[in-house]
Amino acid sequence: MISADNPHFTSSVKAKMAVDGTSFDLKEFLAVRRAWVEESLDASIPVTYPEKIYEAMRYSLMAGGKRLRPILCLATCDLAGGTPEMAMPTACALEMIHTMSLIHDDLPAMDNDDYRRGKLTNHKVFGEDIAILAGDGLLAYAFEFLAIQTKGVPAERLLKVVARLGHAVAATGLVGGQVVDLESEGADNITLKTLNFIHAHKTGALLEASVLSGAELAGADTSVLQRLSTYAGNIGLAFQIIDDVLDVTATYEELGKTAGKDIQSQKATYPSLWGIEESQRQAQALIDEAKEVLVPYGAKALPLLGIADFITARKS
Ligand code: GRG
Repeated sequence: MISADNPHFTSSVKAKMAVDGTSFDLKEFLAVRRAWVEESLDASIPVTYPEKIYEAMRYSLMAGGKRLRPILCLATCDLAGGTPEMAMPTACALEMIHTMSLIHDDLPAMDNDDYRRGKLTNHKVFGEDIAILAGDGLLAYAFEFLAIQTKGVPAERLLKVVARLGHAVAATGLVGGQVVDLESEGADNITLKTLNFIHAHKTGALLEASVLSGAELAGADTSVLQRLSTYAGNIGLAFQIIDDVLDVTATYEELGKTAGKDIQSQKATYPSLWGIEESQRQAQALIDEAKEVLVPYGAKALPLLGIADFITARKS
């Protein structure tokens, strides 16, 4: 597990990653954080009896992906004065929850997708029964993992984070967003209000929990949490707008999943309401506003500013 003597947390690495206001390298920042997260995720689920379920959980968890949610959690913990060790178990839990939502989203009863993260979907490899259980296993383990592995954080702070994650996953978050998404499929009168509801819940809720939980673990005060909440709301919506645009403009090779699925399944999307150019403009406006609220934090906010830019610049 993560400890201060883990080679990835040595002072030389930290010094290299120092944000001095002039030498911030987003590509390097994301690559190093991704490597930390990958290493921690890899260690988080050993394969034991019954091997099949652990292999199915690991198959999707270790299939790559941008690791955006854990990176956000680590970055806001850092901004609020915390350490990577304080946030890493929660960061891993966020990725476990995100991965389980992808496994269930890909099932025949939901989006019925064959590819995810450049690989066959979980149910295509392990069967529907095991894929459902792999999702359930990851969801339950996420909460056990952060409760047991988090060190150096007062219990009441951790409890708030547990509640925040539960709220983001439940009918108040991902599950509620997915229900309205399923109900809206094929309907030709979806309003912007409904589309915003779907994505604020399906996508925005977990991104917001990622941003706020990191800061909360570090003991951030209400004013910091308020600014981060605005940042999170804006990047969450921008993330989904760009996701919809990429579904139209990117290839399977870039996305690691079938492109053009939204049109195929007659989903209402931002490009279908606004067109591609206006969607990109709206996403950029949200990102600009997200960056604006972090101005008071100066150079300390550079990672979060960089992540905001990454959301509109990404190709996958
Ligand atoms: C949470 C209990 C529970 C059930 C799941 C299926 C479901 C309920 C919700 C759907 C959630 C979902 C799949 C939302 C889409 C979010 C989204 C934009 C995913 C893509 O995220 P990226 O681009 O993917 O960060 P990578 O692969 O990079 O991690």
